[in-house]
Parts: sequence; structure tokens; C-alpha cells
Amino acid sequence: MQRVDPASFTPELTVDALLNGPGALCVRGLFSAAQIDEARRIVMAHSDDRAQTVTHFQGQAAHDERLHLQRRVWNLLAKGDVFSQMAEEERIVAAMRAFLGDDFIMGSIAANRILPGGPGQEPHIDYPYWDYHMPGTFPAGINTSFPLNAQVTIPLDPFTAETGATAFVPHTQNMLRYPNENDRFYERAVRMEAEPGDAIVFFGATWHCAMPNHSTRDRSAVLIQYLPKFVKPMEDLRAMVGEAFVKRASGTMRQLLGLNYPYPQNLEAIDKATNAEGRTNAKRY
Ligand SMILES: O=C(O)CCC(=O)C(=O)O
Repeated sequence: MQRVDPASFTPELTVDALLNGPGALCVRGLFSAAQIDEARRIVMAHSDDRAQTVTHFQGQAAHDERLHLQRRVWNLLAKGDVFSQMAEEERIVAAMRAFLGDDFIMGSIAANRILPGGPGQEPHIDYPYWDYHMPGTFPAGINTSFPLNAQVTIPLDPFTAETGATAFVPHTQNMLRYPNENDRFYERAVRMEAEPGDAIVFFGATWHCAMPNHSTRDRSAVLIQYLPKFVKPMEDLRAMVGEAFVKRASGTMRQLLGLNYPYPQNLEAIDKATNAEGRTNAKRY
């Protein structure tokens, strides 16, 4: 995986690495030790007694009754300002504008904690492609020549082969396919090895998965999903954060919550008879 310092983390480099390159890029040291400590403290506090939140791509662990060794913490925006700082980090925002369009939104911000001995995931691709094992439910001609997703993984613990660093198969984002047993995923995969505070930016159409934690320590990460403005978000973030959060939200956060792109709407209920869309004299409500 290509690794760059924050100064070299440009929108152009990101678009090229995610669309034409391996599909992933690691930015070293984007977040401070204080931010990581705070995020980790909150994630651990919210997952110590919560093995039962919904998770994904863990069908085998559910079958083996080992689901409790991985834990998700959802709705992070409501759990600490540090998560807003991560979601709104200005270099990430600039890269996402270039990759997903200026009005891009956030579809999810959650933590994935894998406890010592915890299971890996099924190799997969991410929302909104995550059920592409049923390709007939997607539009004719769909492809990944343009992206409908970007992921940012921020490790809160060292991501090593032993702790369960995410595995991915470079260049698989271009074919848009859900990986299967014949794809030799584990033979072909490389690991997203990284330090706490790094940010791994990747196109979620790239085949990947969390790997088993063979170490004696926890392996946690913040996972942020960004989407173009028109894709229905995965978490209902606007409803989950509540009114008070929205009232004090920055302009960037309002955009991430989807508030700049006000659809769907009950157009019949808008009593002002204005022109809401179009190149000339348009005012949205
Ligand atoms: O935690 C990880 O290493 C990856 C998680 C992931 O790919 C997912 O939940 O979609």
C-alpha cells in the first residue's frame, strides 16, 4: 500500500490511487496522539459490555458463536467531538470533494473493535455495493468507472498482520464484483498495516475484509464511509445525532449530514411557488 505524509496527500493523488491505482492509500500521522487516545477511550467504554450491536460480513463468526469477540460502536458523532474532527479533517474533505463531488455526504461513522482471538470478516465490498452478490438488484451497465463510495479507516491500535490489519486485493475496484471462494482472496491480498493516527483512504469497491486478531491486544479502528450526494446513507446520521447537534454543526458537518441536498422532499407541502432547480434563478427549500 502506498504511504504518504500529510503534505503529499493531495486530492489528485487520492483520485488517481483510488480510481486507477491499487484502490487504497495510507496517510501517515494525520491525527494526533491526543485525538487517538480520546477516540480509543470512548470506543472502549462503549464496547466493553456491548457485544450485541449489529455487525456485517460476520456470518461465519455468528455460526461459530464467536460474534462477541468483535464489537461495533455506531453513531460516533453523538459520542464525542473527536469523531466530528476526524470526519471533517480538512485534507480528507478536500480529497473527498475531488473523488465524490463537492456535495459529498457521510454514510456512516462507526468503530470496529476486534478483541484478542476475534474473527476476521468475509471478503466483501462496501455499501452501496455491499449486496452486489445479488447483481440483479443493481442497474444495467453499472460499473466502477466512477465511485459511489470512499472509506477512511483510522486505526486506534497498531494495524499489523498479527493484530488483524484489514486485507485487500489491489486493483480489484475496477471490475465491480463481490469476491467468491474461487478468487484466491487470501493468497492475493496485502495488508493495510498502519499506526494509530494514520488514515487509510480506499475505494470500498476494492475487495477487502478485517482479518482475525491473533495477538493478545485489542485492535480497534474508526471507519468512515463517504458517499456522493445522491446515494441514500447507510446510517440515519441526521436522526441519530439529534437536534442540538445539528444546531451547532459547522457548514461542513451540515453537508456531511446531507442537509445541503434536501431530497427526498414532499414537494406538494412546500407552499412557496418558486423555481427550486435549474441553471437560472433556482432556490431550493
Ligand atoms: O475493520 C476492518 O478491518 C474492516 C471493516 C470492514 O471492512 C467493514 O466493516 O466493512
